[in-house]
Amino acid sequence: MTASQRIRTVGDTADVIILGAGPAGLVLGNLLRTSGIDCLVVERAERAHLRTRARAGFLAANTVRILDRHGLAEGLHRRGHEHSTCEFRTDDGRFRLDYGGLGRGERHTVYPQQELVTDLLTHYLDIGGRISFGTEAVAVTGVDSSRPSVSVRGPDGRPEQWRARYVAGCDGRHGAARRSLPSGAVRRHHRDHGVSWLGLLAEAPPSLDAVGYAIHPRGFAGHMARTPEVTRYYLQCERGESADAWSDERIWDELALRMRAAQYGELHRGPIIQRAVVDLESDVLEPLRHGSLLLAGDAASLLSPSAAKGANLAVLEAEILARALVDDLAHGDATGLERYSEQSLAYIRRAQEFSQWMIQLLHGAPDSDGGPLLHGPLGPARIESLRTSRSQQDWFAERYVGV
Ligand code: RFL
Repeated sequence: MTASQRIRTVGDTADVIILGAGPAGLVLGNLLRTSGIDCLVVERAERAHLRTRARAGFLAANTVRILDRHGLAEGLHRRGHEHSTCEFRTDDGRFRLDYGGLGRGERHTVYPQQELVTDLLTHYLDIGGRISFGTEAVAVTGVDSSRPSVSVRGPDGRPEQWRARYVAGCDGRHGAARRSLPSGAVRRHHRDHGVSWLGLLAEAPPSLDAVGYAIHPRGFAGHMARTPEVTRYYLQCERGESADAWSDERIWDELALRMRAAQYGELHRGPIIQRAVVDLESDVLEPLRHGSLLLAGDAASLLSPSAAKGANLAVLEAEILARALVDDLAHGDATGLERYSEQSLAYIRRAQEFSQWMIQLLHGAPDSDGGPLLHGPLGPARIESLRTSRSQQDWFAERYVGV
């Protein structure tokens, strides 16, 4: 049976309609389905596209524990690899932090997000989960009632309305869930850090056995392994600059310069297979529930990729939300749903605070007028205390791997 044959006909309902088949939506779908809750995932993209959408790669130890707990971690144990070192390069030299031996002694697992999504999707379909690909959620209505509905545009372009007891908005920052919140229903905490990164994927093996953070007068450069064949790099760029303005050659020359390749080892070059400008900002909603609409993942809180927290939060929130929905729908206990927002926001705020700390580590602190980030005299001081203070290193390790 194909995935599309699993979709029920127009007018059918599910207990929970999940918008979005990213890490948040698919973890939620798997957990609900396993607990016997009837759910339907609505996904705008086609299945093939989900397999190729490269984004995150660094999974926290807690994320792996959650996936393990629910039998969703087989692929990442087989093909992912553990990672526990980062290297900082500045004008004053370089130093390494083996964060796996600091703090709580936890490591990352490097596993590309598109592979995690593929595993979650396969598992979901294997256990009989329903998903509608190529279907865009346009709006969620009736969220103040106990029978909300989702207007969708299916693959044939025809508008339809699906009803549920709850709608889980896991469709990212620009999805229908956020758009459908009545005005004034939630507060939005938005912060633009004033810095932009050119996010790159290179078809080239990693160039060092560590996450590389280079602080250079020309701007930041970052290096993160993904697989033995693919590496993610970041280059700080001008706000508003087009990614297309960066040719492969210009990218590699700039990376080599900022990462001081002549001094510390040449970079393995290869074709740049993805380039996109990311403005570093955070955008968190509060509360994460309005009536029968609940938000999780990037739909709830978008954080800058500076500390690699987004996918990890998405998985954590999906587990909390799944438990709360099962308690309510299967046992009539609404306590978890009442606490969902507060509980998740406590994790989100800690991750947000650390992501912001990382931005200031890599780009300096804003001046007293709240102006742009500049590597003034305070920037090197933060790096220096990380290099020399064991307690600062333990603090860093705990927050870097933790959520
Ligand atoms: P996703 O993954 O964006 O999935 C949302 C899904 O919703 C679908 N959708 C809709 N479907 C139906 N109707 C609509 N109207 C829809 N609108 C959208 C989309 O097609 C999609 O399939 O959200 P989710 O599940 O909340 O997961 C969040 C993570 O994807 C995100 O936080 C991370 O990728 C952030 N992130 C990282 N996080 C980490 O934990 N570790 C990392 O190493 C890491 N690296 C990164 C990152 C994000 C990056 N970008 C994209 C800025 C590196 C980069 C470059």
